[in-house]
Amino acid sequence: MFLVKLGGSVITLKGRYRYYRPKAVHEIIKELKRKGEPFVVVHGGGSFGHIKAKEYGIPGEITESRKMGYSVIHRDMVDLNQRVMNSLIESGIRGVGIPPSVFNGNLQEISKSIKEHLDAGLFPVTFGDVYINHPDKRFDIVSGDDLVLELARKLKPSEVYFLTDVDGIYDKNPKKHRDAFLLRELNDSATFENIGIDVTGGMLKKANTVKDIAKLGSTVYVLNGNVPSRLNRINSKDFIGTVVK
Ligand code: ATP
Ligand code: IP8
Repeated sequence: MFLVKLGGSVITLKGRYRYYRPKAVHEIIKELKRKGEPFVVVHGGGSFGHIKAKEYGIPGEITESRKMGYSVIHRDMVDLNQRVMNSLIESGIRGVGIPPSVFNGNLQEISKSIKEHLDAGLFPVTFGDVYINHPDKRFDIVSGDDLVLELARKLKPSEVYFLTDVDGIYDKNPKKHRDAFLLRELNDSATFENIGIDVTGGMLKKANTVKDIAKLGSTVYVLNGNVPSRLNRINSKDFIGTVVK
């Protein structure tokens, strides 16, 4: 089996609130299906999660105004999940959506449920979500990348794929620097733009998560979800992306 993170930058337009990209998702699913193995999908929030999270100041202490934010963000994330589910089911994949907020963001419980669904022959689909942190009286957010890390620990997949809207991890943000250089392998020299960063940490956090997953024994591929045919070229010498072992 393998794990795949569908980045919010691929499945949505991050700058346009609640803008889903059905064709991009459909093309990715076609390539995932071609692999002929069971898989678990984790998707990010993109413009269904991060815009309102920033607007309402979530994560943060529970306040009157944040209660509406929690409600809106969870509604939007479930909506995005339903759209991904529709794309999967229309492609003949037996997907089942698993919202982390139902487990109060408890990573062990989420991954236990995902394993049970996988063992039953289903294709679990979880996602970055808001959750209630009762002990600290806070509304918090579990990111899709954190979920992938926990699932890698529990399920020990041989391969993990992170799909974003750029070719992999660069030495600097390729959208801002024309001379950015694609790192075919990840080392510690990369720098990451922290401007306009997502509520869950952006590329710097992603790079650290990817390294942590590789330490658990999975090979991680960070690649462009807008060119999903690369998912089936990972062992060829013309593969384009970042590989982390
Ligand atoms: P989400 O958290 O919504 O699921 P995602 O997983 O698709 O999002 P982002 O956090 O949006 O990923 O990260 C991808 C973006 O990071 C790219 O669009 C790119 O502009 C930006 N970025 C910044 N620094 C770098 C870097 N060094 N290498 C690659 N991308 C970078
Ligand atoms: O996009 C965060 O998940 P991510 C989701 O994977 C929300 O970082 C609700 C902002």
